[in-house]
Amino acid sequence: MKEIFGGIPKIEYEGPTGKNPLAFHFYDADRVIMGKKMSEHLPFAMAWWHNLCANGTDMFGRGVADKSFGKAEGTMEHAKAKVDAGFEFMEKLQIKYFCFHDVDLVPEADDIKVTEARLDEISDYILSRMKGTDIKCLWGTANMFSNPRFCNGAGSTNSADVFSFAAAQVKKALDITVKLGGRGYVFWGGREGYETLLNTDVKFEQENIARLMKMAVAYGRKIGFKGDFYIEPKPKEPMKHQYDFDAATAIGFLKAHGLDKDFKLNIEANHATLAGHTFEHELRISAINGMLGSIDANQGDMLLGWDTDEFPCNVYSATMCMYEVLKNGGLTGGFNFDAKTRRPSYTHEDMFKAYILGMDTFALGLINAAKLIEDGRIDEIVRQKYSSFDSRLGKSILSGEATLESLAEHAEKLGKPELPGSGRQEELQHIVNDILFGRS
Ligand code: XUL
Ligand code: CO
Repeated sequence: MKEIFGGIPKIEYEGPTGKNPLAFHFYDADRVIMGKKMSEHLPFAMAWWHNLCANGTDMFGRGVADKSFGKAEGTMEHAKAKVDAGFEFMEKLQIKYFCFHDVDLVPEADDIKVTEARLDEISDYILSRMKGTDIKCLWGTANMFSNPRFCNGAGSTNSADVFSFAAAQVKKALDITVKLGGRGYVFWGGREGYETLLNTDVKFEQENIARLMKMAVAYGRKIGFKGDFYIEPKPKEPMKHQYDFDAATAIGFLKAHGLDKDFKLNIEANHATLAGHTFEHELRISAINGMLGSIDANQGDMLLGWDTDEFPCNVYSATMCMYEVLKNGGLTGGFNFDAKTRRPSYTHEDMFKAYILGMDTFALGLINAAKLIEDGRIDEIVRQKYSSFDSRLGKSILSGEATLESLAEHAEKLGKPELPGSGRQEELQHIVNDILFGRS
């Protein structure tokens, strides 16, 4: 097989003092942290769309990056060249998973039957490239937001015909995901939302989205899909308001429609901050509901109000993310770099350097989060904070034995309570800095 990224070596771990930009400085796949190898803690995935398709086109200008990989774009030869490029890329970076939308894999034809045949052909080719490697599919999904037919949504569309096309795409994307052994299947509600309430029947649209998801669960289980379905919350963009606003909203929706047993959440950092939350908030809300499934590892720009999909470099944020992940006992999914290089970083070498940045950032996050947990001070302070619930009174509240009357009697006896005890926030933040930057 002819090398596509000639001159780029296999990326190896060279340690934190290394200065080689084409080497890992922190991601050391076999290093054991809290009883597991880094590679097991961090099942990294390549996002087909950003890495192999996006060329830097934006609202103000054409593409600058060459993603032709030597073939004419819009052809099946090009689709196969992307597969070759993707596998060489993943192998050189020690990445074991990939994520895809249906139309990332093949050029979309006018007739859906033609697109479906192309998907069969390309998935055979991907399967052949997977053989002899340990590379697998993390998750698949259907792009139900780019084609003009989805301008009023997919599951939430006003057109029963368009709803059928959404169903057909989900069916085929599930077929391909199962064929490639995918761990999960994602619904990101790209245009499932509204521009104005004046023309929108919100109840009807949300019920129809749930109908489409139920059909997906029924079909997926029928063809042997054992993995998790995921909702990927995002509050806005492209729609003014998107129904899967944030983790709490998506969980409420899944529970209201009886979908919570089959679905978990895929939490994206940049979507969290667009919703006005921290990344770790969204992870915690998912985790406490038993629904933290997978992560889209990227970061936004706090000065901008849109989805910039940057490669993660913020070690503090990655630390807080990994703290939540470790406390959750890991993920059933993985860490998909739903991220793109900045438009001026248009070379093939930049693609590698971007993934090295992201992988090293999460490796640092993992190392730090393990230190925070092993240190134990944070857990102890949190335990102390709630310790009044270990008392007889506290236990009576937790067990359901206490009533409003019994508690009122207690309060009246006290007359005035002690203050509840300091939250010790600054002390905790100092502890985190000590652990992250101290020498011990
Ligand atoms: C869009 C986004 C998507 C999903 C998959 O903001 O994150 O790429 O991850 O459809
Ligand atoms: Co995403």
